[in-house]
Amino acid sequence: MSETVKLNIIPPSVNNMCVRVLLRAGGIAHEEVNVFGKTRGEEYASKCPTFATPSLESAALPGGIMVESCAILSYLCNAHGLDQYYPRDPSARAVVDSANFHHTGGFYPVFARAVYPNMGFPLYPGETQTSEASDELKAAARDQAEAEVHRLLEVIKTCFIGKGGEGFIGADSPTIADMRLAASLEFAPSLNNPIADWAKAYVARVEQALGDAYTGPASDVRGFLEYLKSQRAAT
Ligand SMILES: N[C@@H](CCC(=O)N[C@@H](CS)C(=O)NCC(=O)O)C(=O)O
Repeated sequence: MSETVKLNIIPPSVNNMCVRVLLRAGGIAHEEVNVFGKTRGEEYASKCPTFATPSLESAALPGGIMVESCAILSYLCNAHGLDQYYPRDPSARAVVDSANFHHTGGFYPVFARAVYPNMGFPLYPGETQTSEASDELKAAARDQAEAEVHRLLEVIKTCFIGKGGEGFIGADSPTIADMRLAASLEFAPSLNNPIADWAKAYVARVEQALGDAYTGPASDVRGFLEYLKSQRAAT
């Protein structure tokens, strides 16, 4: 496939980062469009009613556009034959899919409940943080979420990461499930307590294996965290 795909992004977003990493690692011709502040505007919402980024635009897609980072990761590997990042062997692929479905439906919502309040990011309708609950209740809800993040990381290590947590997910080199998990963990400095040493080593291992393809998009996330830190220091 030789078409240049378009990825609509918000640069400091870890949901976006994982796809940006794959585009670079896989050498996929692409254009990135920064839609920060525009996702609920008429132009973006008319083509992407979920308001969400990342969204991938390609003439090859039904409707021309798709959302959900993990689905985009799988699609790009399928469309560009990137089997090294999304193994074709059904058993190996099952591990990658299982990890990414768990990430989307299990880990990330809890992770967001733990880090978003500390970063000043909005949460979802119906959450404690968006309710009329007291500051004490909101703090307790965040703390509960953080405790669950640390527990789930141990589950992820046991269930998904090869070599007892010293390898990668579903292969001997990073897959799209590693891109997804490592990208999310870029927000870990916004937890109250540090993640386990093995998890820090895991992120470093993924970055080392992927090189600039990882470090480039990660720099946008890290730069944003530095900006938040400087804002806090100034108040
Ligand atoms: N589960 C989705 C989450 C997407 C998401 O929450 N995107 C946020 C940025 S992190 C967004 O674009 N928000 C813009 C808005 O809500 O207007 C994924 O993994 O792609």
